[in-house]
Amino acid sequence: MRKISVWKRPRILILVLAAAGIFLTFQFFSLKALFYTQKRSSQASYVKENERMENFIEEFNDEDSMRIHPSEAHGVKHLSIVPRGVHIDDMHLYKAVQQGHHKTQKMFRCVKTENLLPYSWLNDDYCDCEDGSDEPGTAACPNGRFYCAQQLPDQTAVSLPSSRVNDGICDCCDGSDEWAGRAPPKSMRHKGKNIVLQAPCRNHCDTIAKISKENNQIRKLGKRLKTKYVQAAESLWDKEKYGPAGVFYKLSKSCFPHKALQYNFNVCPFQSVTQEHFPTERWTLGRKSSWKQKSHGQFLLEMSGGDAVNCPEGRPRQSLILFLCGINDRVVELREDQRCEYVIKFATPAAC
Ligand code: MAN
Repeated sequence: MRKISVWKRPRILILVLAAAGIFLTFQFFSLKALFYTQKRSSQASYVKENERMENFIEEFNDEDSMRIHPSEAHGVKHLSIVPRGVHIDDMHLYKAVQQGHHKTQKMFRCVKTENLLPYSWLNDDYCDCEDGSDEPGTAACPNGRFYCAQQLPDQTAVSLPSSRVNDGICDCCDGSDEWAGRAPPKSMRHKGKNIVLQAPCRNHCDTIAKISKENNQIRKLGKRLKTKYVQAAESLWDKEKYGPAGVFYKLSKSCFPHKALQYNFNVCPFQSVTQEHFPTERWTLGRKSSWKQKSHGQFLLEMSGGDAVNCPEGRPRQSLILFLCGINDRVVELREDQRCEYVIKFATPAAC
């Protein structure tokens, strides 16, 4: 049988090319439509939020009926209605701009770049403003900033890079940064205690406010007690060896026992730190003191030159004493973070 080649039949060739052309055009337009629906559908879950926002904005623009209610609950300020992720002091930047023939169209003006966009695009999980200001409440803009809904009193604004919104880690004490309530991916989940809080978050602002109130009281009382520590060093000629005005000198006259794991430690600031597991082990964890830091409210004393036996590369044991403000002198915590390196948290009025 004779073979029919399309190349020898131009009409067939034209038909094939035309069909291919129609197919490709069709594909192009359906892809474009798909892209658009995806952007909009990813916004669908935000529509409700934006409706709520629009109602709010309507009232917000009428200054007299502003619906922000800073209520005090256990000393914690709670702001009931502000756009997600916006700090109360920035609310004026989120006022809708009226546009259109009858001024019916509500627009948002990007904070720095000043571009106008429909108000409903605010917090719709799509970054429209180059300055990131249209997505304060989502992780859509890489350069945005998220402000926690609840701001603790006496504290500067608590905020975080908006890329951390809905990442599964509770950064805000009220959990407002994890509003989707999604736990982090399995591989990143932690078990046990003493670790970051994971979504779904609970509100622990009250506890934090209480702790910070207690800390303030401790600091106040500690500062009063501190005068005794300064007096104790008055006649010293080498005061600076013991911190500002020799305030830590008093501690150099005492030792502070502490039990951790199987060991009995004895912390004698500026003199020595020892570790004992009776009757087999007795080691010195540092005997020569030098300040690593003694300013800006941070006091870190290094005790070096301890015993080197059984330590990696024969390095001598050493201890770091971190002095914290407290109302009496005591070892709060003693850890061996790395083999033969010890960190001691020590509370004292001298550090207040
Ligand atoms: C002793 C103690 C420990 C230390 C080991 C290092 O057992 O000082 O704290 O980790 O020696 O081998």
